[in-house]
Amino acid sequence: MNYLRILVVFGFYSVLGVYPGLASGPNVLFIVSDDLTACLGSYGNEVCETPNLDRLASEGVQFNRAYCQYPVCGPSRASFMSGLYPKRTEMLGNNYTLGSYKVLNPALSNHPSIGELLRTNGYVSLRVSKIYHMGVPGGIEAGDAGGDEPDSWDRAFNVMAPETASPGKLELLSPKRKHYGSNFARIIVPDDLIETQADILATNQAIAILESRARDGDHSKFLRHEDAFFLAVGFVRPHVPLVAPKSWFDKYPEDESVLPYAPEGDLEDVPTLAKTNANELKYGMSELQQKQSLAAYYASVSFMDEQVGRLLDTLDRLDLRKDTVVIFTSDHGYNLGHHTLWQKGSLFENSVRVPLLISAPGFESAAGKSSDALVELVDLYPTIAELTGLSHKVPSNLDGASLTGLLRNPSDIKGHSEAYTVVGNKQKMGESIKTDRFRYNYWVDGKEELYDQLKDPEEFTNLVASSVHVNVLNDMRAKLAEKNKSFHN
Ligand SMILES: [Ca+2]
Repeated sequence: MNYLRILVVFGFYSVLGVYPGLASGPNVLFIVSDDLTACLGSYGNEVCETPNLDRLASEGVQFNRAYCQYPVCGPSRASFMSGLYPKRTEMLGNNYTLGSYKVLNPALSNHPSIGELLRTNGYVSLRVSKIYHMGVPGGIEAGDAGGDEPDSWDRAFNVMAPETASPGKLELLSPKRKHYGSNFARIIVPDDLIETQADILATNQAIAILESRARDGDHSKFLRHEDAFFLAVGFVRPHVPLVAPKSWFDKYPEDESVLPYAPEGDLEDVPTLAKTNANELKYGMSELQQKQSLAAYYASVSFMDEQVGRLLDTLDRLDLRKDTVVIFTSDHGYNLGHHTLWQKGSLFENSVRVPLLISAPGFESAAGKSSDALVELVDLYPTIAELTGLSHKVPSNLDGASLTGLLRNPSDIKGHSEAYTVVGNKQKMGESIKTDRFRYNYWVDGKEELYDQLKDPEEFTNLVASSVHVNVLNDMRAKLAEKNKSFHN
């Protein structure tokens, strides 16, 4: 662990919130949405309706500047589950290897994920649907475990759901991109035929688990009934295909969709590797098709939000909420026409920033507050460990720091001095350092980007050639070099 990281960790722990303590630690409900950018109402989006997540935000702390470590499903998930940066897990692309990072990087074969840490320390650990990588829609249609890491769980439940075969008409919206999973496609499902959707099935299974775990007394000796649970629930929406009930599509008329502003020539100062997901190049969507994709994305978000509501209602009904930490996040963000880019895999703000909401018993004094601290998804591992009283059990090589101090004082405490994200592999790799004010991207072909997010929050002007920013640029280069040096410690 390098000096800078020690400082960061010390900064976090110095205002350590001592967990008030339930006898066996609190339960943890960990909800991960797929491909969800921070478009929630609680993050200021005035179009997309997310009443249930807004409610969770009002009951916990919202992190306004939380960043994924890799803006693609598999690597991001392996990173936050292991608590390690992607260059350490060595998962730098989607991978379906069962065993995940433990198999891909034999040096980590004994490195416990957060799920394994909990289940070997008095918790029952359970997975429903996609937590590590699963192919969407193919893996869900096959009911496949994908790139799961089985040591993380006492029990794991895949869902098997129709996805592209859902009731309704499968409409391809991106003429240049036909591969399901990376194209744009929608299905408007009649409301009375919605119940076979993956996220409804996952919610049903999770509710059944909560009911089982909430029962008084140990009638069956089943799965150490007296133990607290770590229940990880993965939702596949708003990942494509964009499948949602008609009633939600009706709320977002496609002709009223407003695409993000992109100035003429926006991509001219952007390196080639940074714009591979440009509409013109990859998707070929007409303006109407782009509006349809945006509306379908919002319908999918609202549909997913409904399932979060069902989980929260169940915690309330079973009187579990007071004993349960609820964490909601996404594996990465998403471009919805920003810079004329779509989907993930870019290092722009919308693709790397994620929603992050944490509500924990004992931290009610901060309910409804938000934090502007820079935080990373690798912080989840030490955060969950601390909230469950297991900080002393975590491996010494974790890359994150506990957010518990921020849960107690969301506005007073600094987070990391920088957030780090990597994307691509080998000849396509790009790395990003975000500080309080600037974002710096370095691509493997030597091309760079520098954005002053204070003056230019939309990242329209690449300042890499600006003579007045030479010192900033050199400082950011040094920060990235320092970060990479730390990977070899
Ligand atoms: Ca994803």
